[in-house]
Amino acid sequence: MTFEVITIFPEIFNSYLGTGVLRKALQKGLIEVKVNNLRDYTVDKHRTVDDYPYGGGAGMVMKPEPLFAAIETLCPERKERRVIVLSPVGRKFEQEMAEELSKEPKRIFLLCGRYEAIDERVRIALVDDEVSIGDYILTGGELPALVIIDAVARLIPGVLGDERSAKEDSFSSGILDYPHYTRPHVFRDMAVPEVLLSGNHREISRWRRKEALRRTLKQRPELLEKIRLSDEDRTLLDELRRKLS
Ligand code: 4HQ
Repeated sequence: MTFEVITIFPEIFNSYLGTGVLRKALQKGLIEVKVNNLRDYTVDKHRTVDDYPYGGGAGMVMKPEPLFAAIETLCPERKERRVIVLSPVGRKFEQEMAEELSKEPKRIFLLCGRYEAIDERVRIALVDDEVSIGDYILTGGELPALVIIDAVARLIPGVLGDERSAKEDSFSSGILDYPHYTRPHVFRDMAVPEVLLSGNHREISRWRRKEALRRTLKQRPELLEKIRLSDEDRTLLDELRRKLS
C-alpha cells in the first residue's frame, strides 16, 4: 500500500507518521507514505501554487499546472493509481471506504488543497474521487489525508499488534463499542461491574452486547436501522427501551 501525498506543507506529516503504530508500520514496510512537495513541481522563481479566481471573489485558487506536473511526473502511466482530492464537497469518508482502500492495490494519491479551492480542471482530468472527512471547514487537506492514512493503515494485516483489535472495535460490528475497564477494581468509589470479574464468558458477552446496544440507542440510534439484529439483540433493545420510557 503506497500513499502519495501532494502538499505545500510536507513537514506536517513528519510528527504524526513518525509516531506509534504508523511509524512501526512504515519501518516494517507494511505501508509506504511518500510526501511530495507541490512547490517542487513549479517552474517560476517564486514557486507559485495559487492565483486569483476568474470571476472574482474571496480567496485564492490552486493553479492547475503544478498539480498536473506532480501527478504526471510521479505516475506517468495513468494505470495503477487512484487520485483522491480532500474536499468538504466530497463523499463522506467512513469505515467502509477505509476498508475498500485497505484492499486497493493501486498507489493512492492524496491531494491536499490549501486556499479557497482547486482549479476545476484538476478534478475533471485527474481526480478519481473527492473525499470529505466531515461537515466542517478546515484550513487544508493535510489533516484529512492523515486521517485517511491512519484509518486505512490500521486495517492492513500486521499493522496492529493483535489482529483482533481492528475487527472488534466500533463500526466493524456496525454498532458502538461496549464499555471497557481495567484495574483498579474500585476507583474513586466507582466499581468495575461484577459480571466482568465473574469469569462467566457467556454472561460477559451478553452484558457487553447490551451495553453496546445501550450506547448506540442513546448516541447513534440511526445505526440500529442499518444492521441486522439477532433475536437476542431485539430482546435486549426492548429491555433498554422499556427502562428509558
Ligand atoms: N477542506 N474534508 C481543503 C476541508 C476538508 C474536509 C477545506 C479541504 C479547505 C483547502 N477536506 N480545503 N472537511 O475542510 O476534507
